Amino acid sequence: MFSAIAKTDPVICKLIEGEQQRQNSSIRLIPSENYVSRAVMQATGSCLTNKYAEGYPGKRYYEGQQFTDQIETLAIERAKKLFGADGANVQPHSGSCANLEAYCALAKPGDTIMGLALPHGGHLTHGWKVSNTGKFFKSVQYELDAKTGRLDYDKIADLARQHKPKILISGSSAYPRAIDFTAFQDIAKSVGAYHISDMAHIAGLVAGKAHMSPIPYSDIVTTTTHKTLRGPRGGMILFKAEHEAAVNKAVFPGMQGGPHMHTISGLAVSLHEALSPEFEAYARQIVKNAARLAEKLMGYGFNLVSGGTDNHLMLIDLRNKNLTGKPLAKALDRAHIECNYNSVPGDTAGPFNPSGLRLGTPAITTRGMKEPQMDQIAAWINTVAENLANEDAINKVGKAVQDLCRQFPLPEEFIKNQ
Ligand code: DSN
Repeated sequence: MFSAIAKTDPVICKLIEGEQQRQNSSIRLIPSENYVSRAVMQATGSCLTNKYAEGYPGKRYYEGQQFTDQIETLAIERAKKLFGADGANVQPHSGSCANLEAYCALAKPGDTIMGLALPHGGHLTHGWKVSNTGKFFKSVQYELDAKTGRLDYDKIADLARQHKPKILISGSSAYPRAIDFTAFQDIAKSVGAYHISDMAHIAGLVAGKAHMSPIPYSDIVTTTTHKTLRGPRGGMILFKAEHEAAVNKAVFPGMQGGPHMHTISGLAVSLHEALSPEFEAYARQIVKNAARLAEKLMGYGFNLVSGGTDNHLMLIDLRNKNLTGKPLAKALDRAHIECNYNSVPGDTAGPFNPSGLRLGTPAITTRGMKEPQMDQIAAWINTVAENLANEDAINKVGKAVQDLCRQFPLPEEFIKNQ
């Protein structure tokens, strides 16, 4: 499958083949991971990796842009069409870059930004103290309501009135509930702040109309491209027309040099895929699968933060089971079920062995799994949680998981010749 790599570098070739095999034979429940199509994989691995294209279409600093200009313009136009945005910048190398670039477009170092705290489901780049976003800017963090595990818009409004941020950030990395972007827009307006929304986790749900879109209610929307959206690994910024010059300057030359044209071509292909009617069915099924998995897990006595999910992910609070996230995530990994340990609101355990487990359904939905498979997966998670010290039980689950994976290989257009 990887004949050129096998010839040049058999060591790396074996490792890539090992990873391919691992991905085929495990259930991927990490909510930020997915599988790209063969078409996206080919574009990402194309000759475009050889080309520098600093600048923007029609205004570059290197010649030879006959094809790259067209590719980047198509990616921009498709992103605008898919999300109904005035403008798009498809050059950010990642979601973290996109966030810092968006803040730099609308604020100066030292200005106040306000986002959801990391242990409450926010992202590092929403102003958490160890991130540069928490160092370059004065960062104020809002938290979830301790009782409901949900965003409390009145409290967020109070905090905004108190601190008068330049930027109010909505969006999250581990929040299982629908986000009301109109409420964030109202709060931002009431204190004269810009509203930046990070829709990285839900971009595919927004594209597939399975979650409210933040675009009409935000000055700028950032996203990664590889989660529910199912594109290559990268970032993207969507903006209102008035912010075009500021965003483009903040990306290049503000923070980045040459854009990764191979990634941008893969993004263009994935946006084309996301514009198809099948993508809406995929997005709806992600949400149905998550709801079913959540319901079954609660049936086994697992506590879910906020009592369930409205989107693609859920967060198990393991404290009632006398378990912590790391040993359970490791045992599940031995049983070929991939997920990640995560802090939960009010967690007193440290981030390296927190009290929660984060699960999501995008990747298994791409694989074609539906509600009956969710029932089975919930039962396996429960068996592993009850048998952490019993390797035989864990191996038995692992064998059954591999059988299920054989019944649900990635669809043909996702695997052949990747
Ligand atoms: N690392 C991503 C996630 O897993 O949610 C966020 O950037």
